[in-house]
Amino acid sequence: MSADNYNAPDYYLLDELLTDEHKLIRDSLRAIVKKEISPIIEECCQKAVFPKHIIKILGNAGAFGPTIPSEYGGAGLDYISYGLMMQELERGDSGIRSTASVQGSLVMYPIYAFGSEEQRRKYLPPLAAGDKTGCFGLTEPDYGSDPGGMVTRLKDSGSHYLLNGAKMWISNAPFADVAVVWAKDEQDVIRGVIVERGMKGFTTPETHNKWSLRASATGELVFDNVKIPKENILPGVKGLKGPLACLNMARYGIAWGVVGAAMDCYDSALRYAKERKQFGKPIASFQLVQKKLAEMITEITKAQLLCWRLGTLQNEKRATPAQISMAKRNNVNMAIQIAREARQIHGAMGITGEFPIMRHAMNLESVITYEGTHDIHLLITGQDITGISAFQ
Ligand code: TGC
Ligand code: FAD
Repeated sequence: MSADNYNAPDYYLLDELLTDEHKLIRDSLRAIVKKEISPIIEECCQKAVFPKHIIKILGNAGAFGPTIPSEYGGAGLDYISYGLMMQELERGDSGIRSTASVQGSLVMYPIYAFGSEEQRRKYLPPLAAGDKTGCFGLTEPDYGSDPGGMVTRLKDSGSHYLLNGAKMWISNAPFADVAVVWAKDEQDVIRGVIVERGMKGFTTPETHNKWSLRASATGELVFDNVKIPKENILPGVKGLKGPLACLNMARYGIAWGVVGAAMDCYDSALRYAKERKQFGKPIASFQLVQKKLAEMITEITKAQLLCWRLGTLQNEKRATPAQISMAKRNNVNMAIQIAREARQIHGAMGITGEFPIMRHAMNLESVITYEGTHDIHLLITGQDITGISAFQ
């Protein structure tokens, strides 16, 4: 990839809405991305390798569980800080942001919110520091958008539980030390359990041949009569609302994250359009190219404002799951459209690894599907405004 000359767009002077601490956190993540991620990410994607050494760097930067209190190793920050961190990481690559989302929102959050005090003290500090890695098992081969139908089973065997079943499409599964897994008990109630690598009968085969999120490791979680100690169940929640509450946290981060990917595509397209000459003039001088760029910055600005307002509501504990769904859906769609338009502005160069565009575009094809598809989030909004579920 050519040099990282990123210049973050801020058309509506949104920096003025941020505190000095927000800006410090944002700038420090921006510098980490420039130094540690931009120089290697293209090769990682080409080779389909997740850069594992980044985990410790992200841990040191406070990117894992930024809103979790410091007594458990978190950074104790607010939700705007968390959002800005995800924005910067996804500016680097959606796969890197995915790792932070999974670790912080889908593994640390449920242990913090639903775990016992012993579980919090045992698992959260090493996860926050990046000394351990986690993954989140909800999706199954036959239950994606409809996780309530899951067939993974937890059976009470007296001194322990027995876990049987399989999860699919799990980010970080191939190397995670711990997995927060959702399964139905004998009363058909969904429960969360912490499964540790090394438990007999637990395997994590990697999923290959992805054209998207190539710098993120994806795999399965397979449970064959895995003995789960009783103390590994999350005592604080029962039912589908447990995993869905975790998804609220991660979807919030994605709403911010994808704005970073869009900002990177726009910035690259603007620079390229001013430098690239055709018909004796920079292509930025043609109306059709200006239309693309003008529409991009308009949509980015709207998405930035949506994030900022959602973050403010989240800080006040007033953001609803449906508001989070709207932001996730709108912003991912916005980012994918911008990546496609930016690809066109770069002409043939846009399909190469010299620019980040095609990588972002391909990554966003996963982001628009995971954590609830584009259409599922539309139906969540529909249900919220009509009071009628159209899921089935
Ligand atoms: P439904 O009957 O509507 O709800 C069941 C219970 O859950 C409650 N609830 C929520 N609670 C918290 N947050 C939310 N967002 C909630 N939505 C619903 C609800 O109140 C009810 O509670 P209770 O007390 O009455 O039992 O459930 P449903 O079966 O009709 O499903 C609703 C639907 C379709 C919206 C939901 O299942 C859904 O969101 N499906 C999408 C699945 C999904 O997003 N999967 C993501 C897997 S993880 C992932 O993709 C990680 S990628 C990570 C990365 O790499 O970044
Ligand atoms: P399906 O549910 O089969 O949907 C297929 C299509 O049908 C979609 O277009 C969908 O919108 C549509 N559809 C489904 N139901 C309806 C309906 N009622 N009305 C209208 N349309 C409908 N999961 C985890 O648990 N943990 C992870 O870490 C994780 N990481 C992932 C990483 C990657 C790279 C990917 C691609 C996925 C990951 N997932 C993870 C899984 C992800 O959450 C699911 O792929 C997603 O929820 C959709 O499920 P599905 O792929 O089975 O699609």
